[in-house]
Parts: sequence; C-alpha cells; structure tokens
Amino acid sequence: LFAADLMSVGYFNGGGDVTAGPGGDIDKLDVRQITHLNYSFGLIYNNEAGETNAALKDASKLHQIWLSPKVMADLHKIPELRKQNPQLKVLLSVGGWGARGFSGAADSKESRAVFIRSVQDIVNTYGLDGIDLDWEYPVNGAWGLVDKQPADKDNFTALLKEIRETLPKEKLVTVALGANAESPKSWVDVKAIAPYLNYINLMTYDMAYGTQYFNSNLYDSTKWPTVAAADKYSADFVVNNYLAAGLKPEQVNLGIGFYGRVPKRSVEPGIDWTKADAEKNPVTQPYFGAKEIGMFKALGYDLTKDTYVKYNDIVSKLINDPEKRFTEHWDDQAKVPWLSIKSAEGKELFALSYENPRSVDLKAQYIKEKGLGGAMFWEYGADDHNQLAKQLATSLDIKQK
Ligand code: NAG
Repeated sequence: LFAADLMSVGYFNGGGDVTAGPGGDIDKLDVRQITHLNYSFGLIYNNEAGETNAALKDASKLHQIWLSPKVMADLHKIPELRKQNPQLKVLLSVGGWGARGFSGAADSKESRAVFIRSVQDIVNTYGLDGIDLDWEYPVNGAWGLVDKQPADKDNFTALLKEIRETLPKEKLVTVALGANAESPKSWVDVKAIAPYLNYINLMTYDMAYGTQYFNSNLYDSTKWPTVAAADKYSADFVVNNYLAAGLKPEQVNLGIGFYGRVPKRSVEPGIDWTKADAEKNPVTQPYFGAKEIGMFKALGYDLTKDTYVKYNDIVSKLINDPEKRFTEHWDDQAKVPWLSIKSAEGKELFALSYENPRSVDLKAQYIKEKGLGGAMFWEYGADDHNQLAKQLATSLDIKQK
C-alpha cells in the first residue's frame, strides 16, 4: 500500500495584501518546494458602498475578476516559472481578507455567469491549472467589513457547482475556509460544496485574538491558557470541526502561517461576550505598557493597526535583535515557538508566537496521522531563505520528479 502523494499548496502574495503588505518578487520564488502555487490575489469588480479601490468600481465590468498590472505581469511569467518544476500546478486565488464583491457575484445565476466567464478567460489567457476562491466570509462578511447576506451560504454552493460544470475536468477548483467554529456550521455548506472541489484549504491560523495568546497552536496550552471559551482555538480543534461537519480528511489541507502574531490581548482588554455587561467587565487586561508598544513601533509595527509579523522579519529583527531583547521558547503542548520580552519590572511577557522548522515538521506529522491531503501555507514571500517551505516538503516526503 502506498500513501497518496501529499500536497504543499503555497500562497504567494504577488499583488499586495491588506495584512501581508506589498506584493513580493515572483522571480525569487523557489517552486521546487511546493506542489501547488496559489498566486494571490485577483479581486472582484463590485458596487459595494465601502469599496475604496477605484479600479474595482467600473460598472461595465461588475462581477468580473480584476487583475492589477503587477498581477498580470507576474502571471505572464508563469510559463518561465514552471521550468523549475514541471509538475507544479498554478492557480489564481481570488479574494483574501477584506476583498469585496463575492456576495454580489454569487447572488444570481446571471451574476455568477459573468464571474465564471471571467474565470474561464483568465485560466485560458494565462494557461493556469485552476482557480481558488478565498471568500472571507460568506454569511459573516468579515464581521460586517464587507457586504454579506444569509443567502451567501447557498449561493456559494451554486457558484462552486457552476464553476465545476463550466471548467474542463482537469482544471482545479479549490477554496480557502476560515478557522472560525461558525464557518462549517452556518457560513458554508461544507458537505454540499465538497463534491465540486479538488481539495479545501483550512486557514488554521489568526487565532491570537480576544483572550488567546497563540496564533496557530496545534493544541491548547495549559501554560498560556485562553480565558474566554469562545476564543479557545487550535489547529486540531478547527480540523475536527470541519471533519465533524462531514469533510473527509483527504479533502482537507492544514493551513500553516509563515508569520507570527502578537496577541491582541497584549494591547486590548479581553472580553467574554457570554458575560453580562461584558464590555465594561473585561476578563483580561492588556499586559503591554508604553515601553513594549514603543519597542514594537520602533521595529516598524503599530500594534493598534495590525499584529502580523512575517517569519523572515521574526528571524532578522526579533530573534537576531542586536540588543537581544527577545528570548526564544518552545511550548510543548501548543507545539509552536514563541518569544518573550522583559517588562520594566523584569517580568517575562508573551510577545508573539509563530512557526519555525520544528513546528512545521510537527504539523506535517499531524497531517500524516490524521490522513489529511496535505498542507497549505500563507505565504511564501514571508519565508526565510525558503526554510519553512523546504522543511514542509521534506517532512511531507515531497520529492521532485
Ligand atoms: C487570511 C487571508 C490573507 C491574510 C492572512 C493573514 C489567506 C489564504 N487569506 O485571512 O489575506 O493576509 O489570512 O492574516 O491566508
């Protein structure tokens, strides 16, 4: 018996991303380390009131996919890139955090047809192997950041069904789904969409919000516990939620963040929304003071705006800090590394958790034990000399053919 070949699906932020920053240099990508490249992102022409990108407001192109000049230039380089790894599959990923237009594009048979026509055009023009949709999120609309409606759930199923029926069968159709426990319950009909998809990428990261310390812990930690039950997340918990909703393990890729996050609770009170008068009675208090906030600011991070730190910057700026202000730790329950800093009073403060080759290897072992399809990671431009992608390829036994 031979285990099926495992996948390593690497997102690459080429076009620019609200969180990950400006698009990276496609000429620096080592695509021998991955099986699938999800080039990010195509966006959607839309008429949402909150749209700030003027280019997306062209009414004559409503519901079509918009590619920025940088994205188009990069996609023209894909044939050259394939020479490194002839087996590589390349998909355009549409959406990302804060991307508008999905709710409208999925809304009716007519709007879906316009969107799907645009998918076909792009796949054909650039000779791509498929399309990936990163709708964050149907029904929920990123907690009101983008337009949403209750019908999104069934409209998403219809959209995926119609894409599958339109694209040739050898083209890949995939999605990224959010870690939130509500996603497999009320946002996405996972059982209904699964037959139309080659595989599903689970975004098992971005958990360092509310009263939780860790960002992409494999399991819960008793040393650094999450206070409010609703905030308590781990990659294993998310995978189990999706499997319980009816997905087969082999359809699912485990998401790995090539970045860390400073816990939101370091700078914001933690609220347990199940408690009475919750907002006035936070269950945790911020533990960073002016000194810690100022230190991150000097390193280039405004923690009131975002808490995202790329792995390559964690290595060069934090671990290799010339003033040695950060201390490395390993949490053997969470199975991820984290860094501490010393408070003015000499107290050890949790600064951020992230992934390193050791945690990536353990996630690969988890993928094998659970019988998952493979790994997905966000995003290749944040890797440090390809060491996380290389570790993942090695641990998943991905060899160049
Ligand atoms: C997700 C988004 C991405 C964002 C990242 C990190 C994927 C596939 N998509 O919300 O736009 O930058 O997480 O927060 O990861």
